[in-house]
Amino acid sequence: MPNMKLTRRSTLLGMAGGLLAAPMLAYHPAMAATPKRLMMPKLDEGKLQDGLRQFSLSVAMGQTEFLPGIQTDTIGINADFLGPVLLLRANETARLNVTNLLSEQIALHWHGLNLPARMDGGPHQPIAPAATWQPEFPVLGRAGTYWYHAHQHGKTGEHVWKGMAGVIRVEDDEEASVPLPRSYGNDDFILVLQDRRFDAAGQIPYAPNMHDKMAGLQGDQMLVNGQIGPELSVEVPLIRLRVLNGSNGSIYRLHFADGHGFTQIASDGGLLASPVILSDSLLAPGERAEFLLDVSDGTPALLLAELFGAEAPFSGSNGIRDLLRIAPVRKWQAQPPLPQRLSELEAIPRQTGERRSFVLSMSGQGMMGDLLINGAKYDHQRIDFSVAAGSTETWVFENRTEMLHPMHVHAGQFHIVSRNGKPPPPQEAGLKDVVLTHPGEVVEVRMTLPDYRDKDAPYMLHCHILEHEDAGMMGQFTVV
Ligand SMILES: [Cu+2]
Repeated sequence: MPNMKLTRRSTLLGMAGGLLAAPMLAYHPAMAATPKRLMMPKLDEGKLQDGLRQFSLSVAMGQTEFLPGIQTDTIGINADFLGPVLLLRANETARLNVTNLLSEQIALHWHGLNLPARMDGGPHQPIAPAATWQPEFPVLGRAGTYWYHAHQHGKTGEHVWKGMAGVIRVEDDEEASVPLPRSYGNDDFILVLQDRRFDAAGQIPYAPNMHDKMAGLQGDQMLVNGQIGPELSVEVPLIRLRVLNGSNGSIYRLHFADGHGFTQIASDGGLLASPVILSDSLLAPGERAEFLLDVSDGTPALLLAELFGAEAPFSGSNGIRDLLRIAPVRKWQAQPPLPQRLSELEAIPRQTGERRSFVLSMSGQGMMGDLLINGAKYDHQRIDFSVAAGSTETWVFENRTEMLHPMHVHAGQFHIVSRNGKPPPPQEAGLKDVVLTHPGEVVEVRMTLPDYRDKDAPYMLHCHILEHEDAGMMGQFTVV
């Protein structure tokens, strides 16, 4: 450990002063603390009551020890930071009882699920302090890794930054019939990837500056399930990693330090048709991917995240951060090959409804304008368009900005039809609810809209860089 210069402040604060200095330096590998065991969020199966799978979720302030000896103020859901993994089963009806124990209004959105707009938890379903909101919906989704997160308009970035998010795992019969690791915490792991910027007091105030509002807020400290620098000890030769990019504004290029290959088996909306072997994977805010990692050779693997498409926020950082050390406890025999068929993924459906264009642009000169969809900022009172229930539409995102925008559509899953006129790569050939659009790119997606008609309650369509969303890069549509 380098000499810590004694300042008046650290002398006054004694031990705590030394610890307070840690966050400023901790991204340096030499400062890495002893690895902690990676914790899994609690798996919450809910309770079957009155024919409904019921969950009780309380959103409250908490205190979390990210940095040794320092309590950081956070928001959690049945926890101090983040929330439980909600286990939903296809064809059951779920009821989520969400109680707001904060002193301000919140919203909690079920990201990726096909459900009625009134149950969606967007900005039109606010939960007042001390109130309980009880959305109820049949689970129509395919098995996969979804998530839930804050969505109070103008506050989404702040609430997620503080910890208001969690994972939803949906199970169904098709996925259960494929021989894959699925024993939670043994061979099947959740990795919620986020980054945070700590102040000198070890707190994570939400204070994006002008640059952060444009680039998306990023921190220099990586968190995996709310932990800095954890280690995963593995007692089986093949593991499944369900990865969520739960960050506010960071696009991560995931890869292993030694170039270790891995296999993607699922995207946002569940299993791909066939496994895809990768040496790296790009994951934007809101996106999920499931990977299989073969560790049968007994060699530890270090998972890294490289910041993609944005300058590293802190000098001295090359933009590559250690995420997770995966340490097999022994060596095993070589593993049999994976099944080549994972699921009967439906082909891209034929368009039966409209084709719509969404131009992403920025107003004004230089880098300080408003981010717009079809020339407009979000207006809570304005429904931008309506779509016919059950119809299949083609939506074209045309990114005319200099930035990357991960575009998210509520109400279910879509297929990516093309990127700049070419078919997407195989890892994007499954179902998606977020699509990363690059500067100058034209991306075509096709989506079958829900069967739930509601002329008053809209679904949202927005950029998942939360600072862009909060600044108004969002539109809304009804299904009629
Ligand atoms: Cu954006």
